[in-house]
Amino acid sequence: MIGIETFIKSLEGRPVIVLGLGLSGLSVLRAILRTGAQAVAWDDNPEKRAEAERLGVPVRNPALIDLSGYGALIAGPGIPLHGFSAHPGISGARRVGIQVLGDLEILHRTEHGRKTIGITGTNGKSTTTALTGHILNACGLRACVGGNIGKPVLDLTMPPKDGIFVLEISSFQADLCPAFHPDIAALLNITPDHIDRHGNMENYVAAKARLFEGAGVAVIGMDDEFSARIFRDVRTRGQRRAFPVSVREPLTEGVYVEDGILYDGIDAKPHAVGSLGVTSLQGLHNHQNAATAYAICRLAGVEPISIMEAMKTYPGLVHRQQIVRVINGVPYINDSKATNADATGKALSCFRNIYWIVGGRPKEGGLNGLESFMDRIRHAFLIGEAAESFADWLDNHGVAHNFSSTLDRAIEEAHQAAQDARGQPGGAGVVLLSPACASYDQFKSFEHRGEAFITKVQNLGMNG
Ligand code: UMA
Ligand code: ADP
Repeated sequence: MIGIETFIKSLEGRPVIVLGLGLSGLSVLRAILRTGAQAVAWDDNPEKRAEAERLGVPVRNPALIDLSGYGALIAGPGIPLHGFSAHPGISGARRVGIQVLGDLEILHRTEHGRKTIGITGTNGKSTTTALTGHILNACGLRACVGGNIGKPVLDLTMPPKDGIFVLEISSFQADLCPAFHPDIAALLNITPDHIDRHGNMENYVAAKARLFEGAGVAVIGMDDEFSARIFRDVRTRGQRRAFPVSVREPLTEGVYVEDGILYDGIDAKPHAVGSLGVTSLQGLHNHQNAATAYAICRLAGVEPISIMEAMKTYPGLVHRQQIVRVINGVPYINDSKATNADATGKALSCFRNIYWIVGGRPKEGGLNGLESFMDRIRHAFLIGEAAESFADWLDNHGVAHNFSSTLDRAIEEAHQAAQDARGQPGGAGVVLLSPACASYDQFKSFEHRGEAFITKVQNLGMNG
């Protein structure tokens, strides 16, 4: 647990209001209570408000009270901040000029003195964060991993004085961090996502770019134009040393991957340091994650050979192209974390003869960008709110599909079809859940959707 006395002291006795009592908000509330300071709380969900009351915290709607005497409004990352959809509590705080912050900013303002690594990007954040934590710990640097990866930062154990915070940072969290800039800030990639939340692409890019202000080191993927622009801006400002990363083309500096071989040009002319043939890091997208983690760890002071050794023992994460079971040679793969088309594209690029379970709450752009993978799809099984619009898109691209509606039914239908097709030309197929959608129409979270997939697949019979 992180002690936040220094932050509370900076508020000079003014109380805090916490808005959004999910994982992050509740951990903030608990941290405030540990200091003995006053807080009030609000969530639009009455069940969550009841949780605050059980902690002894008064419930007040920030949209209906005078906020001028408050020291700060702490928002959960999911609370809308921008434009017309801004939460009325946020608008209220802005009207009276009180600061709106998130838990990462509180961590920063505790003046903990530990090194911080912040990893952001549209896709690959959790993999890169977990991999970086794994390598650093395997190499004896005591790293503590948290943030968007599912562990609120104030619930982390404080690392030793020479330890390191390795933090996954979403664009939502970056929006709530006016002063926090990680010592080593890494950006993997940027493709359109969360536009509903940020209002437009510019705001989304700006939220990520903010983390690269201030002094320190930057590791930035060069394989999309938005990220490359941030790299150029960081170089021009000159406050941070910036190191480029690419899996598309050889570079004259930084880190790049070519034909599965990682090249290190961090402090000398680029030279090969080893192969990325790690089972848990397959596919070009994972090479991007591995190259970024490599660069971060090098800049944190780890030797190249130790990094490459540690990578070999990285176990991988659940819900990301996780092989749940193989039935009669057909793998059943849980990629529930693929919540946008770009992430799904990475999974589709790794397989052929795919029985594809897709859908949920669609993102802007739907399946656009996946056209070139459609010859890999044997059949699609549509679930959730996206079913109608995705069916039209698949019709336009000549992909056969069923309206399965629920995940359970989609798994049964995909299982039947994949097992019936065994022995046909093209080799064994795969059953792949890679939804390209948010989960909230039918599930509580992508984890909940992935768990439902795992349970159902584990209960399938062996005989198709
Ligand atoms: N709420 C309101 N009013 C609103 C919106 C939400 O009251 O208008 C309330 C909900 O009723 C709910 C609470 O806010 O009780 C949910 O809070 P939250 O959405 O801020 O989420 P947390 O449970 O606190 O989890 C957050 C991150 N969630 C989001 O950013 C949406 C988690 O990332 C993160 O792991 C956790 O903090 C710990 O740091 C999840 C995520 O989906 C994995 N992130 C997005 C992504 O990766 O794409 C950004
Ligand atoms: P995030 O935390 O950013 O959502 P994850 O590491 O959890 O990223 O991976 C989510 C999904 O995105 C995976 O299931 C995979 O299909 C895809 N993915 C992983 N790394 C990348 C990457 N570097 N570029 C694009 N897609 C990726």
